[in-house]
Amino acid sequence: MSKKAFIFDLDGVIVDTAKYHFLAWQKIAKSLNINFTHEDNELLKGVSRVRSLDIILGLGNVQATQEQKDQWLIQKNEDYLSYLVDMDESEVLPGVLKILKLLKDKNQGIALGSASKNARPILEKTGVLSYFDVIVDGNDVSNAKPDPEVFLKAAQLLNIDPKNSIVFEDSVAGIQAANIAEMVSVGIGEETILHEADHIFKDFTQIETSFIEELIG
Ligand code: B16
Ligand code: MG
Repeated sequence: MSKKAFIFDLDGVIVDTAKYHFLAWQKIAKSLNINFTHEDNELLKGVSRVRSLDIILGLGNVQATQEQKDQWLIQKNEDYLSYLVDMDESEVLPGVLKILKLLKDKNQGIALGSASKNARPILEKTGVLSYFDVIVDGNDVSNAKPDPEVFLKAAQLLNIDPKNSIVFEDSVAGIQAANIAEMVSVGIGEETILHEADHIFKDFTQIETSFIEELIG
């Protein structure tokens, strides 16, 4: 049995924190009289905090100084963190634990590859931190997805070739990053949105043990 790198995105793959990001961004948008919808929120998936703010300001055609932007970024993160206080194991998305356990049993490399700077406390609170051999998050990379840096770094730290790596992602930018890195891309979500992925599943409950075993080879 070969050893492969299984790299997981966080938000939208392991936990559904997108709803908390949305609430926190909506508060900022409201205070600036910008109409920010659930549909607009799709544009922020997998995108860094700084870039997310620029997208929202762009929606409202709002110009701002760097000082103002920095203030909103702090406010947004404080508000976002307040939603995470009560987070626990119940927020791990259905089917994820079964796959993590299977990969551990089969002695595979397991990594996190996330744009979030809050990844570690989220993994801790939801009780899955110990599954991960390697964590690469928004604090460790300088280029955002679709740049493959985050996934290449994860594979490198696991000492596994990118060609022997598999990425689970819910964002278009993340799937593109995995494809550029020549990794196997597995989209978690809607086929219409993630059609560039090598494989697509609605969620982890749809992934059979045999699919993972085939990937391991
Ligand atoms: P933070 P992922 C991403 O996480 C989210 O999808 C994106 O909406 C968020 O803006 C970004 O993390 C930064 O998060 O503000 O916590 O640093 O999907 O790459 O795990
Ligand atoms: Mg995501």
